[in-house]
Amino acid sequence: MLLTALTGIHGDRADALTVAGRTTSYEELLGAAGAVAADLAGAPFPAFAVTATASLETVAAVVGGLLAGVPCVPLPPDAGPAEREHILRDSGARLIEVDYARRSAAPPTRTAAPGDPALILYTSGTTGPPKGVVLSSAAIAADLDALAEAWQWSAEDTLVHGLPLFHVHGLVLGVLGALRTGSRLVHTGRPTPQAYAEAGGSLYFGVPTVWSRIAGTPQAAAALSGARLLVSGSAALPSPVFRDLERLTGHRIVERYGMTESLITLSGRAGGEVRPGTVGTPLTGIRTRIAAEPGADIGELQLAGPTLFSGYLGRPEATAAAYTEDGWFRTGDIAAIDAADGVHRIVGRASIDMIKSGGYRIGAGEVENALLDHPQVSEAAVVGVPDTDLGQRIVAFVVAEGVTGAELTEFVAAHLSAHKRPREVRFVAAVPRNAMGKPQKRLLLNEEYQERT
Ligand code: MCA
Ligand code: AMP
Repeated sequence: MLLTALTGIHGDRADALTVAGRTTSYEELLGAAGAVAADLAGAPFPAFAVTATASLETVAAVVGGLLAGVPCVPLPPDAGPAEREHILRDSGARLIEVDYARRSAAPPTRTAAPGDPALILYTSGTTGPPKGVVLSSAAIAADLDALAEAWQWSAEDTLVHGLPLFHVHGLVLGVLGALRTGSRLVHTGRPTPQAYAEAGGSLYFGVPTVWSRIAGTPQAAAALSGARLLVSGSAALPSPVFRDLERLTGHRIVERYGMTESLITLSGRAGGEVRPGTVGTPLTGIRTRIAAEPGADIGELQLAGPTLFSGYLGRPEATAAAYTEDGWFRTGDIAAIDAADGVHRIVGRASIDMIKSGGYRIGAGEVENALLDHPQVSEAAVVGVPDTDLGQRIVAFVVAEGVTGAELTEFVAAHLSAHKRPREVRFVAAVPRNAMGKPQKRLLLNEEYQERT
C-alpha cells in the first residue's frame, strides 16, 4: 500500500488534510476515494483524467485511482482546449468528475502490482507536444521513503505548501508524501507569503519564486522561524534568496533536485551541512555520474535508480532516447560534483529550448508552434530571459503583421496552459538564423539584438 497513513497506522485525524480552506479526515478521504474507485472498477479505459484544481476532489480522485489500480492523468486546470484535447487523446483517459460528499467503503477492486502505472504526468520536451510520463507506485514509494529519510519527515510533521496538483512537486511530494508519512497537510490554495506564514507548519515546500516572494515579505518570512525544515526545488534557488531567508527565518533552506521522469534524486539533508547553490547528494538508491569531456569536470548529469519513470506513454523511441546505451537516464542538466564531499551543483540546462518559469517546465517549441498557428505570424522564436521573480520569463520574438502582442499572448493561452503564455512579445524583422536556417537563439538573449531591430 503506497498510502500507508490510510491503513490507519497513525489512527484517524479530524484535520489530516486541509486543502484550500477545507479540512477532512483520513476516514472521509478514504470514503470519497472509495466512491471514485468503485466507479473506476472494471473501467474499459486505460486511464482516467481529473481537472486537477487545488481541491479535496483532486486528492480523492488520485487516491481513488490508486485504490482501483487505474492510472490518473491530472489535467492542468488552466490548460487551453488544444492542450486538454492532446492530453486526453494521447492518454486515452476518460475525464471524471468527483463529488467529495459521496462516500463508499474502499472496494478492493483490482490489486495493482507495484510496477503498474499509478500516475501519468504530461510534461514538455524541447519540441513537440507534451509527453505522458508514466510513474509506477514502486517508483513513487521509493522516492517518498528516500525523502522521508533525508528530511526526517514523519507523522509528527505538518507539511505546508500551495503548489499545483498536476506536477510531481505538489502532487507526489506534496500530497502522496503526506499520505505516506502520515504528516498533516495544509495546502494553502495559492502559495502567497501570507498564507505560508499563517499555516503554522513544521515542513514547508516551495519553488524558488515562492521563496523569493517570501524573502521579499519580511513579516511572513519571520513567521516561518519556528518551522523544522524549509525545502526548495523545481528550479535553481538564487543564493541571495537563500541568504535573505537565513537572515529572516534562521533557516538554511534545503535544496533538492528532480525531474518528472526521475522524481527527486538529490537533496540536502535535515540537520546536515547545506551550502547555497548546491542540491546535496544522491538519495538512498540513486546513483549519479557526470558525462564530461576528458579533462572537464562539468557535464550532463546522468542517473540510475528505483525512482525512474516507466517510460513516455506510447513513445518507445523517445523513452529509448532518454537513456544512454549503458542504461543511464540522461537528465539534460549540466552539473558538477564536489570531489571532496560528493555535493552536486546544477550549472544549467543543456538545451536553450527548455525553459523554467516559476518552476514550470516549458518547451520553447511548444510555444513557438502555438504562435505559428496564428495566421498573422510567419516566424517565431521563444526564449527564457533571466527574471528575478520567475527565474526565467518567456519572451517570444515574432515576425508578424496586423496583430498585437496582447492578442498573441491570449492566443497562446487559449491553446496551451496559462503559464505557457509569453510575458513579452517582441516584433522583429527576422529571426536570426545560421547558414543551415537554424534559429540563433543565443543572439536573441543579447540585449543589443533587440536594439538593432
Ligand atoms: C501569468 N499571468 C499572466 C501571464 N502569466 N498574465 C498575462 N500574461 C502572461 N504571460 C497572470 C497569472 O495568470 C496570474 O493571474 C497573474 O498573472 C500572476 O501570475 P504569476 O506571476 O505567474 O504568479 P502566480 O500565478 O502567483 O504564479 C507564480 C507561482 C506559479 C505560484 C510560483 O508559477 C506556480 O505555482 N509554480 C509552481 C510550478 C510547479 O509546481 N512546478 C513543479 C514542476 P491571476 O492572478 O488572475 O490568476 S517541477 C517538478 O515537479 C519536479 C520533479 C521538481 O523538481 O519539483
Ligand atoms: P520538471 O520535470 O518540471 O520537474 O523539470 C525538471 C527540471 O527542473 C530539471 O531537469 C532541472 O532543469 C530543473 N530543476 C529541478 N530542481 C532543480 C534545482 N534544485 N536546481 C536547478 N534546477 C532544478
